[in-house]
Amino acid sequence: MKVAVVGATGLVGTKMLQVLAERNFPVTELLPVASERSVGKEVEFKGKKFKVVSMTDAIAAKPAVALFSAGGSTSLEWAPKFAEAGITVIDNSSAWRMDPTKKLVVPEVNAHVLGKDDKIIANPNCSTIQMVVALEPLHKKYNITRIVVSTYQSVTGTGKKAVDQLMGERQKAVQNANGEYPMAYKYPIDLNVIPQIDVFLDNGYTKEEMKMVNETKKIMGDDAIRVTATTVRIPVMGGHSESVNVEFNKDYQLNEVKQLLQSAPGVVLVDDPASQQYPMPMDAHEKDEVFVGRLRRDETQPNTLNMWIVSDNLRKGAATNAVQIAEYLMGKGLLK
Ligand code: A2P
Ligand code: 11C
Repeated sequence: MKVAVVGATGLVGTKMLQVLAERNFPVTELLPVASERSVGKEVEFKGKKFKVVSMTDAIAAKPAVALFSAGGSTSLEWAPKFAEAGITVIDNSSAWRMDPTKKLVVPEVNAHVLGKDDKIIANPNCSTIQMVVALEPLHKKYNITRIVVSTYQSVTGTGKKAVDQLMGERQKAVQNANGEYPMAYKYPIDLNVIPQIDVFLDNGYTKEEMKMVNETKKIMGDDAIRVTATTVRIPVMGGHSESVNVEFNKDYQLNEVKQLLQSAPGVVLVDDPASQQYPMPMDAHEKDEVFVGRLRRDETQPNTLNMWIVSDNLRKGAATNAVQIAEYLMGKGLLK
């Protein structure tokens, strides 16, 4: 199968190439795409070098599927052109997610919504993906009424510049030098916590917070779920963590919750306080699963559970989820 990766030189695009190779997606021809300034540069896939091509050349080559991670405006301009040429686009930007004519998909939750007419499919925000993977099995059983989530998000969610800022700050501290380094954030991130992810909106929430609110309802197919979020950047690289307080409309047994999570697709339960076992980003790094732990009853109100959810935001939060959507489409014969 011919596959295009648009944004192949970026953090997520590079991860997409890695995940396609690891999962042995049947790539017969790879078309790495990036901006005009990168055309002719090389990227690596399965130990071989591939030259970056332009958008126009990629469309002319008619791949069956194009995985996009090149920003919202690139996607708004180019995804429809790929789709018109009959190429299925799986888009990691926020451009199409809330468009009512486009599907927003996490395979463990709602792959069934996909059909033959879906030519532009949206990949959700990383912090939303890991939360819904862990909550879906509980929603099915106990019906979620409200979610209160606070996030602790890796700098990799911002992109390469933020990784360089964190590393630049560390090195400076170590060397006690005044060398310059890129600033992805308004403030230092090392030895700090920044309670702002993306821009502020009129309601005082950030765009990242409202993505968690709106995308969760769309993926879970339930507008009645009330979601409120606080999203925070921390000086960590391996993945995003989330403290989630979830209220159900009926009561639960903690043991049953554990069993449901243990058998849920894509979830790994790591919950043994006696031996200090709980999910951490350094353990989730380079893994495809969503790790859940710190399960405990909220003793202040009925039918409510506290949990801790960790996942590698570049993998399940982005590249892996996109490749899983492609695998699902391929399995259903929907990629031509
Ligand atoms: P390039 O490396 O040529 O700038 P990140 O989010 O990690 O910064 O990566 C963004 C990705 O999107 C990069 O691969 C980048 O390519 C690509 N990109 C940015 N703008 C465009 C564009 N107008 N057309 C195609 N690819 C783009
Ligand atoms: C972050 N969640 O960690 C963001 C990155 O809508 O796909 C992904 C943004 C998006 O900063």
